[in-house]
Amino acid sequence: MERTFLAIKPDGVQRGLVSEIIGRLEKKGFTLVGLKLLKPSRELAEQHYDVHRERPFFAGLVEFITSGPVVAMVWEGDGVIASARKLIGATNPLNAEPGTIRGDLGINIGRNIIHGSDAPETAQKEVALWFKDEELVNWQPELTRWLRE
Ligand code: 3AN
Repeated sequence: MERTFLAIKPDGVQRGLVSEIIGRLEKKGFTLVGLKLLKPSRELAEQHYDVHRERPFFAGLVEFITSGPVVAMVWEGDGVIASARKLIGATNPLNAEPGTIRGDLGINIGRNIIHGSDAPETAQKEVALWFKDEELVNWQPELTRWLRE
């Protein structure tokens, strides 16, 4: 079953949006298999944003993500990687469609509340970067037959 890495960034946590965001993913029928609150180290943040290392906003991005608590999560479900990206909406909340997390709740590109893996390879890499195997729980919701064909 497909898995993706999602993280509620410090702005989402500080603004009290954790339950709202987790609720949207639960209601969509995805399964939470990993969850922790942490203040990411600089090393973790730099590895996570490694593809942006040469970009002018890299230092600010690392500064921001390490500035406060982050809710790191792994979600499971059919097509969850692409679907979670749709639920999250465009990178810049000013362009994100209403109904998406960033469209409804986000402020601007530097305060866009949540991160979501953008492809299967990044999902695999990010899950492994943020979680140890033993921190992930393999379980089947009792509702499975209503959630999966
Ligand atoms: P997404 O989070 O939608 O996958 P990415 O991977 O392109 O977007 O960018 C990672 C993060 O870098 C974004 N969530 C945003 O916080 C920040 N970011 C991206 N582009 C810019 C930019 N032009 N200026 C400032 N921050 C940016």
